[in-house]
Amino acid sequence: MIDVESLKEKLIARVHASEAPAEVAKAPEFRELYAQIPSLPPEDRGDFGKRVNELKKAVDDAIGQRKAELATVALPTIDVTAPFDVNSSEPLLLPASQGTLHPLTQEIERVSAIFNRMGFVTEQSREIDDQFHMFETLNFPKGHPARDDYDTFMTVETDQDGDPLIAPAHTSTMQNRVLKKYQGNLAQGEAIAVVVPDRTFRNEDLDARHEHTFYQVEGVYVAKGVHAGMLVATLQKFLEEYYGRSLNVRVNPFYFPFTEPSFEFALECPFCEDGCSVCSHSKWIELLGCGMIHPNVLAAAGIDSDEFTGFAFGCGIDRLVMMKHNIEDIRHLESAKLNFLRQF
Ligand code: FA5
Repeated sequence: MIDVESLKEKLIARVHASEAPAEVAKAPEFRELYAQIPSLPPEDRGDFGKRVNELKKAVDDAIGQRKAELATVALPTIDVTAPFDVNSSEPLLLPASQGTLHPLTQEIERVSAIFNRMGFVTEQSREIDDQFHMFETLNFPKGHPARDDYDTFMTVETDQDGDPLIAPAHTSTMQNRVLKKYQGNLAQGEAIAVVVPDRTFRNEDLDARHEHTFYQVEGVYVAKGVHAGMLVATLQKFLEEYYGRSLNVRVNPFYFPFTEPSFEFALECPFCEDGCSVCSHSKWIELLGCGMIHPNVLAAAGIDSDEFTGFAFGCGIDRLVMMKHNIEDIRHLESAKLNFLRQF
């Protein structure tokens, strides 16, 4: 026979010690008490039931008190951006000694430093932008079919034209801003020479070469007498510096509404000789789009295209890094897998 009074003391003590006091209301001892009722003489059952109800009430009251007590306990604050070890079974902070810059961050710094040595200044992009900078300033008027090539994520919030704000699908959204910001250079006889390495987003079918979130570096160069030969020479010099060797590059004519003429640069696939799944059996991996800045884009920034010409390019940084380190699948880069990241 369980003694109701001593059980009350035991359960209340359990409530006081518990971090999850409500669990005590489901204690197996309650079931055992109820199971005793059929074995009691009928005249004792009423009194026993009353004492069990009092016990339940006392435990519920204690649970209420304990919950109120726990609610006032000051918990240590957690920095949710801290580097947690996602590979451990419980939330553990990574030892600071093992933290390093992400390979993409390291490479963005390298890319930026090379362009800085070539006379370009570095600017930042933004992670939410408007359709005016994504399309209108880049010579894609409303309804232009090429808008569909840049399918990206949208917010519920809208801009002043009532269009949803967007996660930029390319760093070209910054062209108009940097052209306006550095326009004064032209009046002083200097070039506008800017790179913008930053994060970009696309609603994409993911595969070894395509991520929904990736990085690009935009380049913009405007001065008097700039021609396509300068564009090709600048990109070749950059690629030689970055890879430390000369590479087989393929330059094809292409179409972008914001450059005329437009080109696409591809690098020879480093993963195969005869075609593989990374290069979709083409033996080339598309690295960047580029071209001579369209007169309408210069005009949208208030630059006279009869006097000045310029080139622009947008290079996929993840692909640049894949080919530098022989990473056969772009998705490793954002996977947060420490075994992968620790190699760099
Ligand atoms: C553009 O984004 C143009 N804004 C480039 C440009 C800039 C042209 C300035 C002319 C003047 P495109 O969609 O081709 O172009 O992307 C450029 C590069 O970004 C690609 O060559 C590729 O290296 C990279 N890229 C594009 N989509 C993805 C993706 N889903 N995942 C990883 N890299 C991508």
